Amino acid sequence: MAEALQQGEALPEETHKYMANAIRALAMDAVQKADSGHPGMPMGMADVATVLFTRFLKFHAAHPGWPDRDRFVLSAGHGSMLLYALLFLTGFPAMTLEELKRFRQLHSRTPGHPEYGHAPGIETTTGPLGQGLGNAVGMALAERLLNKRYGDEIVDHFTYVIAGDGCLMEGISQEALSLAGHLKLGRLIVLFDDNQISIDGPTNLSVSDDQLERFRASGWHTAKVDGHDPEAVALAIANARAVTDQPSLIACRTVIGYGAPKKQGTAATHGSPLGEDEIRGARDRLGWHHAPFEVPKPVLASWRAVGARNAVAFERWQAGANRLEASARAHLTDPIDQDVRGKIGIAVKTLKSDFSREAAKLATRQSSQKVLERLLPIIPGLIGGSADLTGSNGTLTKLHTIVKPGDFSGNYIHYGVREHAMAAAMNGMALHGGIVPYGGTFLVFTDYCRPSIRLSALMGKRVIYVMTHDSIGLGEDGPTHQPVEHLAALRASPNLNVYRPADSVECAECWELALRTEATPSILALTRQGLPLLRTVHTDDNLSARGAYVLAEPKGRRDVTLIATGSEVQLAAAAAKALQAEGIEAAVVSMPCWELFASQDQGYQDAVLGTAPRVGVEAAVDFGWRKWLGPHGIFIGMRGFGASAPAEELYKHFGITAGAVEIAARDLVGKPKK
Ligand SMILES: Cc1ncc(C[n+]2csc(CCOP(=O)(O)OP(=O)(O)O)c2C)c(N)n1
Repeated sequence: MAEALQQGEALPEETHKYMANAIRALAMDAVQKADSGHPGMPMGMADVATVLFTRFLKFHAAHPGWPDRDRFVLSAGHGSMLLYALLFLTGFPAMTLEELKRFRQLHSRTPGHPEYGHAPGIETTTGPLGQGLGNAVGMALAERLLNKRYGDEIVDHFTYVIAGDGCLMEGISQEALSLAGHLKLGRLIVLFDDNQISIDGPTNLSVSDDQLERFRASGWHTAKVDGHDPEAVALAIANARAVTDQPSLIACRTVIGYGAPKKQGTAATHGSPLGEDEIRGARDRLGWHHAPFEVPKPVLASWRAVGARNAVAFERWQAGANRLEASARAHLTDPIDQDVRGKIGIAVKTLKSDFSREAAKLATRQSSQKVLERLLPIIPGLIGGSADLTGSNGTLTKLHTIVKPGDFSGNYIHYGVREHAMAAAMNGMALHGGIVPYGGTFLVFTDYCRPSIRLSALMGKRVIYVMTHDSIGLGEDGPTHQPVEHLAALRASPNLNVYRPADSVECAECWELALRTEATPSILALTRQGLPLLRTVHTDDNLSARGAYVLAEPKGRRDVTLIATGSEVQLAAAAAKALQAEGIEAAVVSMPCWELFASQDQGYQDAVLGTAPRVGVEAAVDFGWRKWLGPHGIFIGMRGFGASAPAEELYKHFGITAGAVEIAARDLVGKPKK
């Protein structure tokens, strides 16, 4: 068996065969034991993966967090056993044989689809097809951005992806590949499992695309190889690595379920255990005469040598990294360390005080832009962008410079009209480390990035979505552009903080929270229309940090509590004033972040919400509001879609006014207006 190989060096044919067959056997055995899973893809791509890992992939199994490792993304996440087998064989910590035997079981490190954080070496959560490809574009972009800042000695790696027919059929693939081609991400190499099979059967049931032509049309370098010919695969990868100004697609023609005597080449191997007979037949055919889960010592030793193949490169890198300033070294993985947090805190306080003093009427999208302008210089790795709505979203400041094809010195990305790829790429950048991504579009188009937002939340990554034009308040663009159900839908997601600031001060506070929250993504829902400043009295404290707070408390008793978010807090405040003139004492609660408020202790929640009857007001549907209003509270908001008209007229038309809040409050306290 082979000792550690040098970069690109070929394995003896027999050795390669054994090593690849180890993957195949582990995949068959684990799926069989779990009685569920996908053996076909790992068996088909075992040769390609073996070539990649043994000859090219820069990684060090003992140091899975090496910032300059090549990233390996299994976009076809259903083939998770390919990844788990590789992690076990190469000796990643935590990926034991026991874990392979517990494939798909509760609390294992080997869930049905690879989940980020479950074991070192799982670079991203995949399974929703195409997402991994989108993540990889972000990773490859992050690599170039950081390379430009740190130099070749510290950041110089590739991003490899295994994607199947399914990934390439998904719409997100088009957005992602188009963006990668445009930006000339030469360090991105996609290995396409071109097995012509998906679940329903042969892919010609549903697709006739010439994938190579499609990628070429977007500026990719492409190649087509026999995925079971290690030398051909190696040559194609070597060629792809040499192309520096284009991403590469290598279509690897493979046989799904390779080795299974009756089922190989058919959809039957895609997502079901092969069965004992077929597995026995495959063992014979592959010449793998070992018990289930048994990997002969020499084969394992060869694989373990691969896991340590880059030990010298790792040490060399470490020596270079040690020469960096401590803060630069820290920011390579986490741009918001203690020091930067402190700076953000100070900057936000100053900004809040300025906002309060100036008391200007600003749309929160404009306040957000001002916040960004203040924070950009103090947060290394803060990378902004928008999906072709830069001016509308206020995501660009005069301090930014633009990332251009092949020029990664900038810090702002024109993602184009590719919301989904933007979100997936932001996940990839956040996963890569060293980057805090934020990106904008209209709130209504969270629908176009929802699958990636969901994964930001599931993976617990700090991705900041700047979603402007957050209600009917956007006005004339009409109901197609007016989100009504989106806040509710986003709030339904676990581990996603949805912020809807009421004015400039809250906007600064929400930005601070979004940046400080490491393991939760954030949505900033911002207005198009100008809002008066409500927080006229400066507080150093971040009042939004507890999700909701009492903005105005009557001196004596509380007759009614008016709860609102974002642009509607001003309506609650105006209603409270009017009510007071009529002898009704109303408290105003601003609730910029439901999730943070829900996580407060009961005592705080009770103190804020009080025991008086409640009125809620938000220019959106009432879904979820019962939780805060109780059974008898009244909600003022939208009951259906919006309409096209000037914003002020729309608020009147839909009855979302201070007057409506006042009437509701009067009804609740038993003093209806005469
Ligand atoms: C977005 C999304 N839609 C549907 C699925 C369900 N699904 C999993 S694998 C698959 C077919 C994938 O075909 P291919 O990429 O060719 O994989 P192979 O059959 O070669 O393993 C489908 C439809 C999914 N995981 N994600």
